[in-house]
Formats: sequence, C-alpha cells, structure tokens
Amino acid sequence: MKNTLKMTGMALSLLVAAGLMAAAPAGAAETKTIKAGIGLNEQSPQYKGLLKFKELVEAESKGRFKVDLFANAQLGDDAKMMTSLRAGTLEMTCPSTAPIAGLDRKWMVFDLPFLFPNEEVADKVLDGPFGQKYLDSLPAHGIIGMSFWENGFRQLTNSKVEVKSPADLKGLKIRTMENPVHLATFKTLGANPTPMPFSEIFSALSEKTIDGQENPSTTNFLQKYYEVQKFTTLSNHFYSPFVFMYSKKLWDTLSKEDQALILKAAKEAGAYQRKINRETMGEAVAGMEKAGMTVTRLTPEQHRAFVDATKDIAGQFEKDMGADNLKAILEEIAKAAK
Ligand code: KDG
Repeated sequence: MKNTLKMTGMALSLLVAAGLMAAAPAGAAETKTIKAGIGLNEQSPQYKGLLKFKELVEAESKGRFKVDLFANAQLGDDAKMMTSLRAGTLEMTCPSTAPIAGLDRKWMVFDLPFLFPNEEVADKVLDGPFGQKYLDSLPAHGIIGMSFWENGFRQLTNSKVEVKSPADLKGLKIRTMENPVHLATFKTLGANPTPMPFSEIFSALSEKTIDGQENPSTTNFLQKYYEVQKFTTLSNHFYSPFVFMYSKKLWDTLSKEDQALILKAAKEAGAYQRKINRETMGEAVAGMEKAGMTVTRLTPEQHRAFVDATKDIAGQFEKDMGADNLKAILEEIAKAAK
C-alpha cells in the first residue's frame, strides 16, 4: 500500500512538472461545497434569494465555499429536508414555519389565521426579539435558524366554486400544510382539509383527489395551478414565514469566521428575497386572471366574516403553543402596528 502511495505521489509530481496538471497553490484550502434544498421552483423568489446567498458566500469566501442549489423538492419536502439537516446529511433548507411545529409546537403561533395585519408588522415581529427567541430555540433540535425569509400571505384556490364566504367552503377538499392549526382552521371554516407535502399538490389537483389548496399568489402562479384551478380568493388567511436554516452538526464544523460570513449572507439574502417576493405578488394575480381564473377580491365585510369564523382557533391551541408565547406575540404585534 505504502509503495502504491509513493508511486502515485511520484506520478503526480511528474505530471505537475510536465505542466500537465496544475498544482494547488501552496496552503490553498480545499473548496467546500454547501448544499441547499427548497420545495419551490427555480422561478420562485425563494430560489432567487438562494442565488443571492450563493453569490454573496462564494464572493466573500473567495471561492473557499461553493453553494449548490436544489429546487422542486429534489432533496425531499420541507419535513424530509429538515430531517436531513438534523442528521447532518444536508447543510441548508428554507421551509415554511408550519412544518417546524412538528419539531416544536410553540411554532404553531405563526400559523394562526389572520395573525399579522401586513408585511411591515410581520417583519418587525419576526426580526425583533420575539422572532430571535424562536430562532435561538432551534439548536436544541439540531438546526441553526439563521434568518426569516418570506413565503407570504396565503390565498385559496379551488376548481369548484367562487369562494366569497365561509359557507362557500362547505365540503371542499382543501390541501393544507402538515400543521394542526391549518387543519383546524379549514375544518372550522366548513372545508374538508387534507395535509399533503408541497410536491404532491399539482398531481392531486389534476387528478381531482383534492378540490383546492392554499399558497401565496406567486407560488400559485409559478406552480401553474391555473391549469387545474378555476377560482382564487385573495383571503390572506395565513401569513407564512420561511426560516432559512443550517444543519447544526455541519455548522459546528465551521470556523467562527465562516459561521459569521454565512449568517451575514443569509440575512442580506433574506432582505432581498422579501423585497422581490412582494414585487411579484401583483403580477402573479394578473397572470392567473389572464390565464382565465376568477380572482375574488373580498370586500372588508366578506373578509371580516372569515376573521370572525376563525377567532377561536388561537384559544384551541393556546396550551400547545404556550399561553405566554401567544400573549407575547399578540403584544409584539400590537406594538409593531402602532
Ligand atoms: O420551498 C418551500 C416549500 O417547500 C413549501 O414550504 C411551500 O408553502 C409551502 C407549502 O404549502 O408547502
């Protein structure tokens, strides 16, 4: 074995001497590849946020890091990719907060219906002490929560009926994320909710095993749900944050300087992603309308009927998410809304 290694070494030196093989510069660190997976596609603002992160990290590290991106749930859906992070087999993913409740029930607080009145208030609460406290609780689950990105306000689509009131939802089979608050909300509204991974939505809609689903308009447009859905109601019923996260097992192998470099890029890319996410919502709605969908813009009175119908959901889950957490976020929202 030792002789083989010696021979290989000699052969390599000869190749370098003959200029047939570039020698690595003395002391050059090996390029480290970081993998990041998401469920949305390459046209999504989430993926464009990852491209920004890739650009920042590869430039700042002068090529010591290379970031490989995987869209369309190539590496699995949110829950599966979080499991990979916890196992140390994948560096990064960026799930909605909804599936994180499967790790820690206090995260359900972000999935309450009609919680945030607008993006500005959401940003203040998520980027303030309340959101940081939640990110700081993730290492206990093998995850480093780097920053909040934005999925956005969620809107309903379906193939059966124009939805203007909770009564219109009666019996509709609606896909929800795998989260008890989402399920309870649509049950309370009279629908028949079905939890399902994101990557299975389009085929379930086209095979009519479900009548509808709910996601932010940009996702609904970019996933081409208009090909299998007739109606969308701009209900804003949930505000969905993303959490851009890193495997703790793999994070702990990085130097403090590299951790700081990656964290800084995660935050900068997050601010960029929120901006472009908001810029695309209007054109996504216009695109779905142009594709023939009926877009229902609720009047304040119609919107109020959905808010009133779901006002008891928070109380149902107060114990699960922690009464103190619920109280704290409502106080933070009231402060941020002033
Ligand atoms: O890349 C994010 C997706 O995996 C998922 O979080 C999108 O909101 C989503 C959903 O409905 O599953």
